[in-house]
Amino acid sequence: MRASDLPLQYNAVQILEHNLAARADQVALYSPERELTFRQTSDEVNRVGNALKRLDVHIGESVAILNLDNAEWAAAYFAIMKIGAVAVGMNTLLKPHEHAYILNDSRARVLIVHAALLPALDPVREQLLFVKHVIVVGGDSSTPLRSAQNDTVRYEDWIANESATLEAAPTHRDDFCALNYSSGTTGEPKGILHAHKDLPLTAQLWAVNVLGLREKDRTFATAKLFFTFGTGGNLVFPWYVGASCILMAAPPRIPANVLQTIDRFKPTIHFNAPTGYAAILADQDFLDGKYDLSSIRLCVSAGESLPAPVWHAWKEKTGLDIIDGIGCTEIWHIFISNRPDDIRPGSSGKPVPGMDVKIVDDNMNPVAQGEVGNLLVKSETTALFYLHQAEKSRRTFLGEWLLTGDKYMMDADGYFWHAGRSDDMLKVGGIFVSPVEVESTLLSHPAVLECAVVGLPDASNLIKPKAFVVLKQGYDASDALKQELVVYCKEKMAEYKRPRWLDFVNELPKTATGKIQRFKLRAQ
Ligand code: 3UK
Repeated sequence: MRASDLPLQYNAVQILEHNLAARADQVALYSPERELTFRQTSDEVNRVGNALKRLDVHIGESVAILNLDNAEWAAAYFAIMKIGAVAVGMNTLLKPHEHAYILNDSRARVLIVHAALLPALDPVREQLLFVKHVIVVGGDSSTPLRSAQNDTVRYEDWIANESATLEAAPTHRDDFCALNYSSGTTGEPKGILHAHKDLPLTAQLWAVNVLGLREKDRTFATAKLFFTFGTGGNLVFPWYVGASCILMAAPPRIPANVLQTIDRFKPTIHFNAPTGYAAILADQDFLDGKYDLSSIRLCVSAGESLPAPVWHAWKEKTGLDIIDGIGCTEIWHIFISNRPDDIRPGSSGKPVPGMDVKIVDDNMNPVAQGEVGNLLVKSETTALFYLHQAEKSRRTFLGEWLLTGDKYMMDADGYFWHAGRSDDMLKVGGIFVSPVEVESTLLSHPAVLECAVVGLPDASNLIKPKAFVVLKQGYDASDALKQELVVYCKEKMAEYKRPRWLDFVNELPKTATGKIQRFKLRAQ
């Protein structure tokens, strides 16, 4: 399938609606809170779309979603796309100043937010330049909203009297429909816009052609819907084939949440990150056989590379294969992948047919087979630029090719092996962490004179941040201070960015010009 196979006028709501009559009464979505059929979902999408139009949301405008994974997230996403607006899936784990940045950068006028996340916006309320209408999902209707304002309305009330009929906006297949933010080494997160065509294309090229997703499937992903790994795997792809998805609002870093959800809702396909598989493998209740995982037929891993020992341990304990594939927000989803009948544990597999990859040296010349180089990817689903970041865009989007920032090696059999990144970015639990950000946070603490943060492997060979800290005179290298610094990091940054280990050192290894030699710290 190519983009040109889609009509010029194409709206991604087709994914939900193209076969609606046939599957109207099938379940589209399971969650602890609500269960919806395709018909009910489509009706709710239309109500939300009409409510957005009542707020004068026009074609091309951004609408932000800061919501836990639930039915309202899914309905809002498709409603926003259906009226031709752009859905901004916001990372719920970020801090208030980052939420403010994203809301301002995307210029969202309407924000659909979960009641539990609303207090996190209080400290930055004054900084929001464009948000006018706040739609609140969840919460107890008897308690007044913490940040009640004239323009704040409950989701249920907002859509209650809206019609369940709505015509899709006549969008072009190349019109933008979704905006996600991805963090870089330094500076603000980068807004990545995707077009309507990118959703059906990734669904067909990877989920159907490679993974073999089918109508009878039921997906469950620990990757949240604000992350395109989750939006694809747990919403767009299942609905594209008429399968159902299972949404979980609870944090996936607690294995019991994940295992209970699997046990209760019986997915056939499970998406997780390597860290998630390793955490389940270390869970005593899981090892004791307390949970029933027998509904699952296949697992998927992405976000960071899946070490072969984790693959084998999972296979041994569950009998299940894990399909490791590398994707990125710039391409929307997976572009190199193992496949159900062709798995090489530890590798990322082979390029997804319909996309193209090459490995080049620093002068853009292809490297010999077996050598490590920079990975470039060509896909019709690649974004065109980073919003408001012209320079970074020019260095990353090289014509038809995307510079991924990953180092790769292709073996003699054509399998691709991840060999780290060419920038300092870490993938922690599948999510980008910038060591520079962790360092600046530590440096803002009064006890810290200097510091360096590097990624080091944990017991499962998965990368986690480690901090090396030089204290100012007058501070003692105590365990209490160590604790204090980690707690400080958790308060100032999204919790997953905190250092998992912290060492006090007398000095940091540096070059003659004073640059910190991270490789020396990594080798320790
Ligand atoms: C790294 C991997 C080795 C790699 C993503 C699937 O992770 C996703 O998107 P991001 O933009 O990060 C992209 C970067 O993450 N990475 C991802 N998967 C793997 N490294 N093996 C893997 N299997 O550095 C890549 O450049 O956050 C993953 C689908 C959609 C996604 N957005």
